[in-house]
Amino acid sequence: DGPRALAAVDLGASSGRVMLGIVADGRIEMVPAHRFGNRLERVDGHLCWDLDALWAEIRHGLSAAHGLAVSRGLEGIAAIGVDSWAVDYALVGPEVCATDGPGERTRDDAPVPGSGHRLTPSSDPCSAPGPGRRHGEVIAYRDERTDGVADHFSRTVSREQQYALTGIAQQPFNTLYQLVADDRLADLPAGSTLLMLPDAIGHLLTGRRRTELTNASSTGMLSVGGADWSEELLVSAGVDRELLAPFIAPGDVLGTVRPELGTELGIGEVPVIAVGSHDTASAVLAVPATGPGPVAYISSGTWSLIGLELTDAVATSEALEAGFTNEGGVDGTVRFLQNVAGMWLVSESIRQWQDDGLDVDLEGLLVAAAAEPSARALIDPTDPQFLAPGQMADRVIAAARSVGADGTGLSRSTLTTPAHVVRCILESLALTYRDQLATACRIAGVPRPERLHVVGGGSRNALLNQLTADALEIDVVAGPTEATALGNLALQAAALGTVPAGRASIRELVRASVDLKTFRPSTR
Ligand code: LFR
Repeated sequence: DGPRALAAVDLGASSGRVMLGIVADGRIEMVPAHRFGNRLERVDGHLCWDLDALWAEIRHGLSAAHGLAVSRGLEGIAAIGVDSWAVDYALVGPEVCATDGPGERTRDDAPVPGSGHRLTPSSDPCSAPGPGRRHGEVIAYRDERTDGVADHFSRTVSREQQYALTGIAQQPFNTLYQLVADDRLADLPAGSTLLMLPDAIGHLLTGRRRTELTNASSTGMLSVGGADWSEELLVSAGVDRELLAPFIAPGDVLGTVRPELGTELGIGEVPVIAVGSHDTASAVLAVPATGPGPVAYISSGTWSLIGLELTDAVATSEALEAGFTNEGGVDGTVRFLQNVAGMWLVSESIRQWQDDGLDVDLEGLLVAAAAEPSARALIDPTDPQFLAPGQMADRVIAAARSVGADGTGLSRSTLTTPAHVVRCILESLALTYRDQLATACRIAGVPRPERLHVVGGGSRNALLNQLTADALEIDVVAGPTEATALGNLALQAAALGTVPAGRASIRELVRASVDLKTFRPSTR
């Protein structure tokens, strides 16, 4: 088999990218085709994502990826996969006949719950159905509309019962609570569908409506084990099953790019493959682990997701109390993990300082923070108070509790400069990683791992990696930094038969494709 070109669309909270992946000789070469910014913006009182802007960037990126592939002597891109952060969704109206103009005729494409991978035959087919029109904005999970909703909902279905049903930790932003707070649902036209963000992009690409399973688990409405939605939760939340699209498993083909779009972008009718569309699922697939024993990882980006890859969920009361979640992974795996506010704490602090007119950037601050002595002040980066944007440095300073050299003592924070604040955040992250990984191992009943893999953009942070190795007293293996895009591409390659299926061979491909750096505890 000759080289194959694939395109990964990978959206993050602060940036997105379309990555060209060239698969040849047992490795993937990644070439950035297009990078673009992303940010929260307030629309009609809510924090939202600008899906129209993202869609324009994605279209541009796919054309660019195709052009790059052709310039390398390849035929163009052979497949596309899409991933993004989890829990957020678009509400999409019935399909529109592109030929008839918006809203005049609709196609009967009612979702068949749990029907797997087959398409419902259309009773009134359009010759060229365009994607359905979006109803309102994609409201972001950091929006305050869900404040208090989880607590309130617990009076209908107890926290314990929710956890027993789904294995998903109660986070204020879970799709379930967003839907309870979503006053638009009552006004949706018949035939509308809730599509998780990557599925909404898949719909724009192909016209198909599906719910990819790894991301479905992030909703907090999918039964533990992932076989179906929890009827009890749907009913209690007032979510109509008809609103939800049939499932698709990662690795299955969603469809092909709509002909007119394929022509517009110059890419043709390329297959779109469902990947682990929850970015963390794709990132953990690209953890370059070897050997037996559960894999311990941090997917480090806006969030730090720290935990273990397991084969079965651990939905015990201990796990619930400790705040651990059981997210669905690729290959039937479970991500038993804790959400820790990660580089978000730093990037939001930098945003505040820059707004205040300070001339600071991440690189400079990391150098300055590395030169600082221990901050001796700590915050709890799992605290939901850090979820919302704005005035982050002030909030860190207010929350920081000074500790003596022996870890006890003082109570007032001593953070006076940006470098202090950054040092405090990074030390707090490292100590939190230590405690959370120990808790995960204890609850899951697995031995302490020999190494911790850190993947994602945050794995570039050498200071944090070293602090983490020192706190955990185990090796920290950093990389790949583009784990999410790589996991996305690798699963496409497996789906096309270019590499053998299964995560062992995918991880072999990953290891052959990237450079890793090991940080050893300095105390050893
Ligand atoms: C990381 C991530 C986390 C999820 C959070 C919100 O980008 O997807 O896994 O908990 O964003 O969607």
